[in-house]
Amino acid sequence: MAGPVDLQILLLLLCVHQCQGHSNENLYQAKDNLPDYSPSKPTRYLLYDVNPGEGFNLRRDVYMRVANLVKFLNEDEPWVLVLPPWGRLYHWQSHEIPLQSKISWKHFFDINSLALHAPVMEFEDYIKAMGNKVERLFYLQRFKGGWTKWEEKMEICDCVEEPRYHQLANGKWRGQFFGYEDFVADKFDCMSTQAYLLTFKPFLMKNITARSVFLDRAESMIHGQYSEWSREWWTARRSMVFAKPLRDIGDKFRKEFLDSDDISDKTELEVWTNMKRNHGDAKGGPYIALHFRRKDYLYAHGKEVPSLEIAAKQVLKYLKKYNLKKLFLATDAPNEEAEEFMNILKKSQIKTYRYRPSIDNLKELKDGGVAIIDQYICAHARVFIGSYVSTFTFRIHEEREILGFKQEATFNRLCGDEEGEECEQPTKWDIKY
Ligand code: GFB
Repeated sequence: MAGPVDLQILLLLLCVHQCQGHSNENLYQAKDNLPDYSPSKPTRYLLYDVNPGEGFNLRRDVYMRVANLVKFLNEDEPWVLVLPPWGRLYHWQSHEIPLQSKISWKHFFDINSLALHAPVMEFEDYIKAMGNKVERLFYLQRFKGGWTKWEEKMEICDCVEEPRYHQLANGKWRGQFFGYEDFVADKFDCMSTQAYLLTFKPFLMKNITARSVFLDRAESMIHGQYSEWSREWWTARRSMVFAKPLRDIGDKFRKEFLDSDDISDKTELEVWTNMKRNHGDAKGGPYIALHFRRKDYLYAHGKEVPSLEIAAKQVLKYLKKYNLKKLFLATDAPNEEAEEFMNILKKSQIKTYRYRPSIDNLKELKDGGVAIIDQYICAHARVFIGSYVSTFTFRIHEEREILGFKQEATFNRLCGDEEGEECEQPTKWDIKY
């Protein structure tokens, strides 16, 4: 964790950049002394949102960055992270569920576990406490003209692109705000940034006095060098424990169909702050799990996504190698495609299992809940095979690192038809405590 000395060094590195046609009042000068922490200071609130096109699992990565920022802010001032409600994601297309929006975080994650890392609250609770508004809203954007060399800088300036906010006659600002139509911002600015998340700390503490601050396009905030940040990254990641009702459904499915439970699989969960496993501690249930990403991946990563026949061939090889007979399939493929794949494997006497909720359960769980149950069951398999550079797969890798699986049982992926079976396998993403 960075102490005050590290912070000062970073502050000195903070380069101030001039946007064309702007006065100096908008420039953020590096300051080398931060205010003293006073417990009497009122709590401040940090809200954020992400580019609408981003999927569920990349959004989880952005959460880790913002949660770490709030954790560092709390070393000097009381700040609470307001959790952005889930919804309207491109991939959440189940027509049985009328509207997938305004979903609270407790639906997917264990809030108490998140709170052991940084103070958090649901958006609806924020509205109850602070009303339907935020005082300052910053739309994070790139610098006009891009960048030629890496240097830290951030500056309020003209919007580079048409912002997704507009001003009302009363001067307030309206935007998407997760579908909350009455929610407004008192003041809106575009802010060009090229900065590590730690650099937002002095900005929020020194240059802004608002009680509530909203950072939109928070995915532009970066953690910093992985070598320096891996421990903080993993600490935030470990706090993202799935909600208990979703874990219970996953456990029931494992027991009923896959002869898998935490005692025999050596995957018992503890409070994450006490949990420290070595590679090989976990055994996993007697099945192989496959995350087979299809749909838009066929266009985005066509070369690395195998045909159904070639995928089945690769899975059979793994089953033979580990002497296992059952496959758990997690996929976004349309039903007919998944059935076709399962039929190919059936010819080799392999039984494939999928988690398929009833329509009533689907309405309750939503697409995000089903995705988490799939990830949870994949995380408990003896061996996991994923899809090339899918963040859905990455989050399963991490879950398995937390549980303590051998890395060769985790970091595997399907190879595209043209790539051949010896294609490059995923980078081993070592857990750090
Ligand atoms: O999670 P995600 O960002 O992973 O987006 P990628 C994929 C979404 O598709 C998930 C659904 O959040 C789920 O809603 N999905 C994918 C699945 N695989 C499964 C599965 O096995 N089971 C279930 N139940 N649902 C990126 C996107 O996706 O792919 C980008 O983030 C872009 O926006 C790119 O679309 C091509 O990293 O796989």
